[in-house]
Amino acid sequence: NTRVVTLGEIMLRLTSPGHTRLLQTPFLEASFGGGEANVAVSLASFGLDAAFFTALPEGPLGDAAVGELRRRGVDTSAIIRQGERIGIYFLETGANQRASNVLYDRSGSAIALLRREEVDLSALFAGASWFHITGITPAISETAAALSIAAVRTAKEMGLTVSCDLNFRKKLWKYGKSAPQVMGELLPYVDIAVANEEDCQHSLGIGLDIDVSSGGLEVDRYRDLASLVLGRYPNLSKLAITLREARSADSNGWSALLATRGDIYMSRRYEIRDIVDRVGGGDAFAAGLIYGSLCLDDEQEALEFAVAAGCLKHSISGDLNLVSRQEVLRLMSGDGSGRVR
Ligand code: KDG
Repeated sequence: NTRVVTLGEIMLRLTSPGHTRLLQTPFLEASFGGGEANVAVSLASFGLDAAFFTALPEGPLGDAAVGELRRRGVDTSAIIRQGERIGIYFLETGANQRASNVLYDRSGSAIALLRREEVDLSALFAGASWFHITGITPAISETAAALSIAAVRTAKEMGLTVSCDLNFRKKLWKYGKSAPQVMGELLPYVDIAVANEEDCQHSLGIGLDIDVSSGGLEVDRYRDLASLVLGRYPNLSKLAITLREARSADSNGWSALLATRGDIYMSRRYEIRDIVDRVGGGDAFAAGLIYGSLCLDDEQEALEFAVAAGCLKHSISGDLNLVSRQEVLRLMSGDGSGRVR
């Protein structure tokens, strides 16, 4: 059984075209995205049975979001249609030394207001083997945090594997509880966590006081970070740490480390230049890790699949990683160009 359920918010994404500033352009490109929705789309592209759960308002915007997910092969049958609005996020893309910028307009969205009592979690997870959530959903509202915690707990009780991408978002967490407080309640029900160094620092309050320039080996540094996180949460069987070495707004190094209880795996490193769109790179990685854990032979291969999937996402506009399993495998096994020979 390889049915995966994800739960979160899908938003209307409005992007200023090219490198125009948000309030400079009279035109915005419309698409859809959101952490857990992106993961579901990725998994469906790899050929898995992927379902996404959220709440969306009735009307054309909710219809369009559901339509986008369905077009990408995601099971949307559990989505609840109620509430007043869909969340929106505005994005302007950086270049050179100017970073990309995200502006949220999402408070009071249908999923932010959805109460735990309104959701039949047992029905949602029936027949599934995996549940994935990110640290974005518990950050949007107190009710969404309660729903997120209930969801991981129920999934765990029903025997699903539970994964969580910590995905710290500084511009969220406005409702009075802190990320470490809420994530500290959620993580005990998680089997596999995905994070970067910033997530560990801000979502868990776990950081390393080591200066990278001091000559310490990078892999040692992340091994230490992983053992701190695994030490704090004995329920975690694995932690993946993505390593993005920013060179500029449109180029970076990309690799990851996977720590299990006992072993450390390091992926190959991709040098990504001319980044088309970095949004969703982490989601593509998480989806790759889920796919790899379910369908590939060992931890190293699962990690390589995840990193290659995340790498390819940087070449695609929009949030969604519209690449097939074969394209990821080809990049993993080829000369790194990703071209068919
Ligand atoms: O991981 C990508 C997300 O950051 C993007 O889809 C927008 O969901 C989003 C958010 O809340 O930042």
